[in-house]
Amino acid sequence: MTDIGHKAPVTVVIPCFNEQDGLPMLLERLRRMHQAPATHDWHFLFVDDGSSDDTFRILLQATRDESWIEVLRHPQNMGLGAALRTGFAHVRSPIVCTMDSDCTYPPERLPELATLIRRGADVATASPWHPDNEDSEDSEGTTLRLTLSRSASLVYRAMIGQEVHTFTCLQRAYRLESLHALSFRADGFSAVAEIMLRSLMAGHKIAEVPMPLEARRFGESKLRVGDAIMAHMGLLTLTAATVSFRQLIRMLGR
Ligand SMILES: Nc1nc2c(ncn2[C@@H]2O[C@H](COP(=O)(O)OP(=O)(O)OP(=O)(O)O)[C@@H](O)[C@H]2O)c(=O)[nH]1
Ligand SMILES: [Mg+2]
Repeated sequence: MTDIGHKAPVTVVIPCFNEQDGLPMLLERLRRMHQAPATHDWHFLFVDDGSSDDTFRILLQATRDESWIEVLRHPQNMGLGAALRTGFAHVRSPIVCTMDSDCTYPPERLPELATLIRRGADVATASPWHPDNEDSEDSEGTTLRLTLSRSASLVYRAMIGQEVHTFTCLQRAYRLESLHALSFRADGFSAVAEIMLRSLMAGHKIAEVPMPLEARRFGESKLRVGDAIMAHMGLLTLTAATVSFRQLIRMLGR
């Protein structure tokens, strides 16, 4: 495992789809983070996924004003997982973070996750479903999405048999060399759970930081609950097959 220095650069990949309303606040918070005398040297890589609003125009202007912001663009919407793949392929720093562009987890808490990677973790995730967490913010219309996220995490945890409480949270940090050793197939939201499952099956070291989920203040959710349930079902089937196959190999090897 390569040692990562104290002032190592960190790239934060931020997938965005029609998020024009929240971007001014997000950019201001990232600016403050970049200017603060922190432990890391922060760069922000936005992936605009074929937004039809002003998202790309606002981001492009931001890249002209600030050298530490970059933007990539899909000409049409390809999904959250596809946007992450595009972003990850461009990262060169030893630590890569991901976050929601709607700030439902505070970007100011990314340094805690990046520090855990420097201390030896392969993946560090914010964890709203950790037992030490305070309650996550439940606002109108989010109950179904929160229930889905919590239930999916419970089922994945039971299936994989490891002490990870949250599989569905985008607010994460990764060791780049560990992330690049994995590949994931999902194009949509379930990519976030797939990356965690593949990391666990690869024996990667996972760290969790209890962190409450806040309510979205701008724009609207892009998650379609029906599509997400179908994607999680597919991923559960794949995981169950992999786990059973491994148990079979172990039994045959005895
Ligand atoms: N690149 C890309 N990003 C997406 C897509 N869909 C959602 N996102 C981003 O992924 C993050 C999470 O999406 P949200 O719509 O907030 O979903 P959620 O967090 O489950 O729902 P909320 O309760 O509204 O926060 C946000 O930063 C979105 O802009 C997509 O198709 N492509
Ligand atoms: Mg959100």
